[in-house]
Amino acid sequence: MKNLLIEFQIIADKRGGLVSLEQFKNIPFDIKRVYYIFDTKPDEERGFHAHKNLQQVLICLNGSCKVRLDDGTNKREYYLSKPNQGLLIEKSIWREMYDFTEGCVLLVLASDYYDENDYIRNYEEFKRK
Ligand code: T46
Repeated sequence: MKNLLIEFQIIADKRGGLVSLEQFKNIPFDIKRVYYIFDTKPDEERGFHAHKNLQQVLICLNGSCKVRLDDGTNKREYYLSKPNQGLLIEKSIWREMYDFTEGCVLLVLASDYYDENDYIRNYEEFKRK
């Protein structure tokens, strides 16, 4: 599986840091939706699905979490803990998110509007694709 981590430039001065996200510049798709996951619990896992077409970039703005990606052949684990690092998840990739720290905030940029029909929530069905 190719390296899917994107490093964003930090614009820093004595007041703090700033990261700018722009479609087709440092985000490789049209950003149609933004959502965020918060109030996370260390023992609660999320994800466990793939998308037929959706592309997303996950950015951990606070705290940390782990993401396991599976393309049907290879699995790879990522540790997200930096607000200037994004994890690109392309279509047809199974994802599992876990080991959230208390207070973790995970920002997600998505290439399309929410559509439950785009989800593959059954692992056997995902493997058949
Ligand atoms: C993904 C990972 C990284 C909506 O109504 N609108 C939305 O935009 C989203 C994302 C979800 N929902 C509903 C669907 C479910 O009833 O919110 C509920 C929780 O969603 P889900 O269980 O799919 O959440 P996660 O954290 O398992 O997965 C989410 C995204 O759904 C998914 O696309 O790739 O984050």
